[in-house]
Amino acid sequence: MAKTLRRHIIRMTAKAGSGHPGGSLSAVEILTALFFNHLRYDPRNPRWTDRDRFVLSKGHAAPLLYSALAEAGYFATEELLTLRQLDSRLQGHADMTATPGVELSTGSLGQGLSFGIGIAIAARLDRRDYRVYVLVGDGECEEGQVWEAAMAAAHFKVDNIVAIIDRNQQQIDGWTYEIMNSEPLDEKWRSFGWHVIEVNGHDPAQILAALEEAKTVKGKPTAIIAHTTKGKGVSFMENNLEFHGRAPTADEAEQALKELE
Ligand SMILES: Cc1ncc(C[n+]2csc(CCOP(=O)(O)OP(=O)(O)O)c2C)c(N)n1
Repeated sequence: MAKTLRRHIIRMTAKAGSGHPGGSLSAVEILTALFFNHLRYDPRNPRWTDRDRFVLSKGHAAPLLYSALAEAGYFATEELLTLRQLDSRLQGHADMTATPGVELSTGSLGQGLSFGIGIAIAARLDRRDYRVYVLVGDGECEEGQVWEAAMAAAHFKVDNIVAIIDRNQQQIDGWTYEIMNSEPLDEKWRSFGWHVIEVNGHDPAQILAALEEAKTVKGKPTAIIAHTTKGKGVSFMENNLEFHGRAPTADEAEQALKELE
């Protein structure tokens, strides 16, 4: 499934001629683990009250989210090739009013965790047992709102939320430690009152084990720091900042798809 999602990401962005392949490819195994081995949902009933919620806070990774939603059955995989076209439901940044399975319109970084905490607290008030998963970028962690959310989740003892941090160490135009050093990131989350688990973000077994561990943590939220590589899976995209926000050309896409065979 991870390979399938990677191929979708390459094809979609190449066809659109724009988009964000790097940060989509880095979180492929995270979404594969969530959507195909962990989350509770029903694609025929996207607004099912008891569904687990997945919030893509790093909204520019929309090609990845759309690929997972299509493979999960929310819409046909053929629709993926309409990415970023006028009148398509699959805009460059996801639109919760247009696309089934999208919990929150994101793209303006920093907001997803706050929203996630809101719906996690709502579950508690409504006595429902759904869980909330928020994918946050490590560059996104340079936004102040992320830390207000982190503080609030611990304060309100929100234990049905998991923040997964895509720790690919790059953001839009540089390494995170050069742009705004957030080290030691694990200690920061811990000091904000979170249970912290570190995993290899390309190892589905480690991700799934961490998601299960998070279910057992009571009275505090869990952060899974997933160590990843931006552009993972395509040799010339790995750790290549150019592909943060540039689509592969037709030739590059062909080469990428060959590598992903
Ligand atoms: C509030 C806000 N500021 C700036 C941007 C522009 N921007 C888009 S992606 C990005 C870098 C994000 O880095 P990270 O969260 O690490 O994402 P990844 O490297 O995993 O793609 C920036 C600064 C934005 N989308 N929103």
